[in-house]
Amino acid sequence: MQQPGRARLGGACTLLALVGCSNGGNGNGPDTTSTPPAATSAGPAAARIVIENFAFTPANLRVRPGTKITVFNRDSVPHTVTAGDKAFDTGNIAGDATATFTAPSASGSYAYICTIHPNMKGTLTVS
Ligand SMILES: [Cu+2]
Repeated sequence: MQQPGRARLGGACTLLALVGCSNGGNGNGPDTTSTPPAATSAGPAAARIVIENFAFTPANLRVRPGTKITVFNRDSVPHTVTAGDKAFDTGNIAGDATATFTAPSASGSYAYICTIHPNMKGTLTVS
């Protein structure tokens, strides 16, 4: 007699799993670790630059000092993110690879290029 009811609860729980199911009676509730990843806090602590079709996106990025910036190279050829004064430099980022650098601690506007393709230009503003 209990089995049909449980099956129905299970189905509802599956549907509710995305928003959080508080049923958790039969041991497969994954709610014991209640520390969510910090993915939703897209605050000033992290930023990203995407390289695609030989262009930086966004071309103008504003971050806080010391922000970790992840660079995604979606092209099939290597690129770099290199500040004109070498305040930061990822070095070569292979095609379809990712690199990370840290924004300077000093406020200012940092123009950068790809040293392999110097016509690729962007600006990182630290403030
Ligand atoms: Cu390049």
